[in-house]
Amino acid sequence: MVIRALIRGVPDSFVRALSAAPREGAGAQIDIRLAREQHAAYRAALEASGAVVTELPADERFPDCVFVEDTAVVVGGPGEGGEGAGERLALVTRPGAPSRLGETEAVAAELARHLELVRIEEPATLEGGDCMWLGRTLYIGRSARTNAAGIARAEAVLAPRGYRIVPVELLPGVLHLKCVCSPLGDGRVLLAEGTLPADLFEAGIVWVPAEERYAANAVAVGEHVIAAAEYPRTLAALDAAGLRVHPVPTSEVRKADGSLTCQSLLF
Ligand code: CIR
Repeated sequence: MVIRALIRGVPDSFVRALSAAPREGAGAQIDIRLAREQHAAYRAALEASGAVVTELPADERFPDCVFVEDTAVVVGGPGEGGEGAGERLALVTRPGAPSRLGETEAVAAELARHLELVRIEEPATLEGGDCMWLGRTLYIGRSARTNAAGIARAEAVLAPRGYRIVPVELLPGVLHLKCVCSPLGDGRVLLAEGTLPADLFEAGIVWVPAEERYAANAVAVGEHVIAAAEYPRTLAALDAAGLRVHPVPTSEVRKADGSLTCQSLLF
């Protein structure tokens, strides 16, 4: 099965991307040249993992457009809902951040070449960073970006197709569900200590030490995993778990509250 990865370029306006922390002082500003270099490393890691990458052009109107994950939820993708059973469906989301609403169109147009689309409509909000597949179960974080109507809409679309939805309450201040956990694609979950109970998931757990919490967001592609380069204990845990680890630097996306899964959609 071909694994496709959709990514999107880094606009100059990325320096104004949303962030919960004020970007004040030297070193806090986004270095756009470095951000593009790190984005290229991310793309190279996807390719080294065997993914066929399509890159949409950046759109200057949308400072956060590099974070494509939030704009769609693929159903039946690699390791996502149905073990690649070929569901050929994507939910086009309605981001909870108003400045991001327009990001979905270009992504939806590209996905429509491969997948049937179902839209999330007002008043529902849902962001892909809150959605995590484990087999045929979709865990959805209820967050400042994903509301109850968004979860209900996902359930209305997916339950009749035989999928299960599990809403997850997040700790205060956590942007998205996948800030604290991510699927490793083989029935295991990478989970940061002290965030969610392990028994929430019917899965083996690869633990991320609490002080490396940011590294709990990693992209699994088959037996490969793309992980944040700055967290040696997590890299070692992934290696010990038998995965082929591709460390990628994350200093610039991190300044925009982003990490690794958010930079791609796999299908
Ligand atoms: C935002 O606040 O929407 C972006 N600056 C970061 C989005 C990160 N997305 C993700 O982790 N799925």
